[in-house]
Amino acid sequence: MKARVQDANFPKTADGRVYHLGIRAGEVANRIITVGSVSRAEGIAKMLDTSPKLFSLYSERGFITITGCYKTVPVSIVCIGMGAPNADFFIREVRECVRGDMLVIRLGSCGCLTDLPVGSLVLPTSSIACTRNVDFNFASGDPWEVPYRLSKPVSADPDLHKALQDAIELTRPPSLENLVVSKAVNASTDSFYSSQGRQTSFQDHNASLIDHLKAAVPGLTTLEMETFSIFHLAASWGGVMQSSSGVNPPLATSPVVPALSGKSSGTSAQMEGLNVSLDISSRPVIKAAAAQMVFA
Ligand code: R1P
Repeated sequence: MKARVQDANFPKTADGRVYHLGIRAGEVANRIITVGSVSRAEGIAKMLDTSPKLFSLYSERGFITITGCYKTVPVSIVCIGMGAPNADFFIREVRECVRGDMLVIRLGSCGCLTDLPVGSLVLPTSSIACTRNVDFNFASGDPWEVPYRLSKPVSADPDLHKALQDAIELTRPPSLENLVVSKAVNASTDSFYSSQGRQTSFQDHNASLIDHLKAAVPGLTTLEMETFSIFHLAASWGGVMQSSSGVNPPLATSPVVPALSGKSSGTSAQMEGLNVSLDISSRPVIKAAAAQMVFA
């Protein structure tokens, strides 16, 4: 892989591909479902229209992008693996490849801190971050520091959250009756182990962490590892005004999935491939929401 030396801030391969997802403009849609596991990505991809042919790219860093249409609307499924760093690569590198609004729904699994049964679906309205405080002396204890830090909450995009809630309401199978929770707080942790309160061979000083979390965060329901980063980056991107000389690279002139061109659902992202002039009158946004299936 050769980086374009002219842009050290956002290195790309010589043919314009972002470094870790491996995609370039025209290969990812503005509507994205992100998941953590390969089988989930491939399972969802089976629901896409059979035409046009799906674009799929398995990057050497382990990310998978599958782009096609669902009922003629362009959508991408991006498998990002686990954790905040991967969520960061995902949001930033996809943002670099699309123009216009970017809609992201994470479909994930989660642990549950309430009495919801396994199989319940939770749509968090907000997420906090719970992170291991590396300044705490884990080897011998520390009277001066707390072992875990909790952030302020960041919200899901309210419109996308509502749209997701409505869509699930309309389509959910009878087995999910009464098991959908759409007002809940999520906590994203930086470890599956220490900051989720698991007791292992490490001295994690986390025996009371779950009780502390429940007491400190009203409405806390789910634990997982990516939602906070996705919500936070979406909320803080800021809707940079884009232009042909703006923050994003020139788009590919012929999208890999031809149907993306005409069906960009109101965004200007893939239209530039058809030489449709870019609407720079409104600020693009990143909207994010999540649905999490309770697995434990
Ligand atoms: C840990 O086993 C993984 O499962 C959860 C956590 O967020 C973490 O990524 O989500 P996914 O099943 O969606 O990956």
